[in-house]
Order: sequence, then structure tokens, then C-alpha cells
Amino acid sequence: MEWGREREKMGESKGLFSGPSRLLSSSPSLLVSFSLILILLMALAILSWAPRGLMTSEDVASLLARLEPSPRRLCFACDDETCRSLETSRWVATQQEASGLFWDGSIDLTGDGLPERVQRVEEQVIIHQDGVEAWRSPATWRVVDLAPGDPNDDGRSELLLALWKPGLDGLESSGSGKEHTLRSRPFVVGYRGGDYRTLWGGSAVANPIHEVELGDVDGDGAEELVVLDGDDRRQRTVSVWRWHGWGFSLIWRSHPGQYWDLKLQEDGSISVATE
Ligand SMILES: [Ca+2]
Ligand SMILES: [Ca+2]
Ligand SMILES: [Ca+2]
Repeated sequence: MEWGREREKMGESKGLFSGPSRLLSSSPSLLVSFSLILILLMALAILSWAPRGLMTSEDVASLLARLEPSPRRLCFACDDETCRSLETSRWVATQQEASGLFWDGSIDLTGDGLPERVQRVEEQVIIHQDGVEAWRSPATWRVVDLAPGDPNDDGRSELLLALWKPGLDGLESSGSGKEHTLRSRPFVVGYRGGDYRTLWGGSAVANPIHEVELGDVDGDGAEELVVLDGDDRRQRTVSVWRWHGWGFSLIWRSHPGQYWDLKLQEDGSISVATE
């Protein structure tokens, strides 16, 4: 009975032994002694390799991933008048996708049904047509992001560029120094009349544009321009703009936050990483 109690104690404390001790309680005494020795030998063997074998490197990585706070993402769903924030969801490491910044893609810019390859190499955009470079953004442009799509709602595809470039706008006079200052602007580049060219050049914006996306966020069939902008890194905003014929008008702007990595989901909702 003493052995039995000891075994019960061991079973309670180690857990591993609970199965064998239940079996032993109904066995003859000789078999009990033999089994107990066998169990003790097994326990010693387990303890001798347990520190190395209990956790694989994958287990450790998985545990660390759960312990380390991963960046959250905010999601916004829009109708034709405004956008609303959806429930905050955790960014799960296994669901990581490519960055919201554009680096490489294909879209038919010429309208012949064959896609052109578009690349952003550092801060320049290069369009390849039939494997040959057909256009490259001017060296004076610093392109920080671009979105392929139909920003001007004319049924043709173009590129919406977020870029920094010098130059005066509208009634600005030379001599102010502004003509040499890099300022953030949205531009639309497309293919018309046999050439790639700037179809629309937006004025300099007060809050620098960091990321852009094009997509139908309200389900009306026309693409909206979604912008991540802000001078202060901790006070960026997400905004939605609609083409009105000669430019974009603001539909909605989020509260400021420490946002980055702007993406559009397949269902048209807007997703952005946040602290
Ligand atoms: Ca084409
Ligand atoms: Ca278009
Ligand atoms: Ca739309």
C-alpha cells in the first residue's frame, strides 16, 4: 500500500506516470515491483533527454511569436459617403503577405489586351513592353509608391504615382525657391497617342503622400484613390478620394495615427498597420 501511495503521489506530480500507476494497482506484487523498476528506468531515460528534446526550434519560434506583440491592423469599410472602422484584428505571422508598397506588377496600359510589366526600382518607375523598356520616370522624380488601376474612371488603365519633384504650381512665382524644392504630389501616367506621358499632374500637397492604392472601396464599380499621408510619422491619416473630372475630391479621412503598410482587401475594405 505504501508503494501504491507513492505511485499515486508520483502520478499526481509528474502526470506522465498516471497511466501506468492505474494499471499497476490491479497487478500481482512481483509484477508490480518489476514494473516499477521499469518505470523508474524509463523516467530516468526521459529526464536525461528532456531538456534537449522537449522543444524544437520551431516550437521556440512559435512560442516567441506568441509572446512578442505583433503589429495590429486597422480595417475600414466604406460606402459612397464615408468609411467606418471595423473590429481591430491581430496581424498573424502566418498570414503575412507582400508589403503594401508597389515594386513589381503587370497591367495593360496600352489597351491592346496584353499586359505591360511595371517595376519600381528604388525611386524610379520602369515600364516594359514586349520585354523592352518603353518608359522610365524622369530622374528628377522620386517615386515612393504607385498604384495601377483606373484612377480617372475612363475605362483605361494608368499608374497613379506618389512622387516628390521640384517645380512651381499654378500661380506660384519663380524666385520663391519653391521651383527647386522637392514636394510631394500625386501624378497619373498613362499611354495615349502612342506614348507614355503624364495625363494628370497634381499640385504639391501639404501632407506628404507615403502610400497609395486604387480600388473600388464602396462597390459602385468606380475605383477610389486611397492615400496614406502625413508630415509627422506618428500623425498619419488614411483618406479616400474620388475622381471628379479634373482632379480628386476628398470623401473621408481617418483620425491620425502611427500608420504604415496600406493595403486594399479583396472585399474592398482598407487595411493599415498601426502601433
Ligand atoms: Ca498592353
Ligand atoms: Ca483611366
Ligand atoms: Ca467606388
